[in-house]
Amino acid sequence: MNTNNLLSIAQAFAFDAPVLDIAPLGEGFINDTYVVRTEKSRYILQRKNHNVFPDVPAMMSNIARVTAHLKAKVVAAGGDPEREVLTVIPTCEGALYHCEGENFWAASLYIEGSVTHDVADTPRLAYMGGRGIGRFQAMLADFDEPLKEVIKGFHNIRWRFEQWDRSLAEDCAGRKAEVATEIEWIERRRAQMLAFWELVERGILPTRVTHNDTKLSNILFDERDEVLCVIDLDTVMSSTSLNDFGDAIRSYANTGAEDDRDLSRVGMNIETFRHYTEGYLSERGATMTRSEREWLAFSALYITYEQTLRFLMDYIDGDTYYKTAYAEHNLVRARAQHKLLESMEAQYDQMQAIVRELL
Ligand code: GN1
Ligand code: MG
Repeated sequence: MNTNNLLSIAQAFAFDAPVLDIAPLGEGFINDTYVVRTEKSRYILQRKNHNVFPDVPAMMSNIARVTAHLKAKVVAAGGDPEREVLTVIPTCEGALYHCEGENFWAASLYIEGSVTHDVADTPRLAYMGGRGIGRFQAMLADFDEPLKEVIKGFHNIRWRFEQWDRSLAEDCAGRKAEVATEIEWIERRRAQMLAFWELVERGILPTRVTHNDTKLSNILFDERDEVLCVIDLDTVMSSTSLNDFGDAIRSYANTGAEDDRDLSRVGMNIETFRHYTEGYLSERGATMTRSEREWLAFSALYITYEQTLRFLMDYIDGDTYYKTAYAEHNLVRARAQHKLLESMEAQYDQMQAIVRELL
């Protein structure tokens, strides 16, 4: 994207002063993100990936409603709503997004003084992260209007299997034969994972407002490791809140990288699991149902399995969903997630024991 185009897009938004400069930020897998600097403030400008998000207006409406609810809670508690909750910046015409050709753009306030982490390298950070997501969910417990389903069946493994079966049948990149071992990892656990999702379908696990993408890098911390603000609200929808616990464990407790080529580095650190769980339950423990408590530990396996499937499926599809840095990137990611899953399976009894002990 050239600077002149970016500048004209930025000028569509109701920023507080003329734009000075625009610089790319981070390496998200889905959207393109920039920091916009004006004479007075900084902002985040994002091009939303319409291949992933077919209905950006619905997505932005979910985000606007959820952030309004959160802001009211933060104000009531005497906090700072512009630092503790994402602030959507409308366009000069008052819309939540700007269209330019086939692209949708959205903007938010940059939260100054915030810190992000790639690794949960201290017990305190894991504990605080758990507490932050627990509080995020607690503040949304009384948000009872339905949210729009912006990505169909996002953490619904029954739907993922429909996509998976179609990908295998089409084998459009001709890669299926090469990943027979990896396909077997998915097939072997199919029934077990469907059985979990069935609990959601039957209402045994309740539906709540969920973030659905709670990896460590989607949380802003302050310099004392307190969670300042939960960001990347693109996938806020109604689902089981266990998704948010499971996805956080997948990211915080991994001793390696999500795309580690060296599988000997990948595994679940049970102490990080303990600290995150302790923080999470300190905010959510009291309001969880019996079945949510029972399935809490399993949700980490479920989400890690689903992520293995999604990376592998994207490899089989010829890399159409996630941004990749090299040819086998999605396959490397799938293998690393599978290694993490095996490590969780080996420690599942301990995970269960920790949850019971902390409740
Ligand atoms: C994507 O948007 P980002 O980079 O935070 C993905 C998540 C995956 C994650 C894996 C909309 O998250 O579901 O867990 O990559 N988001 C979407 O790191 O598919
Ligand atoms: Mg995201």
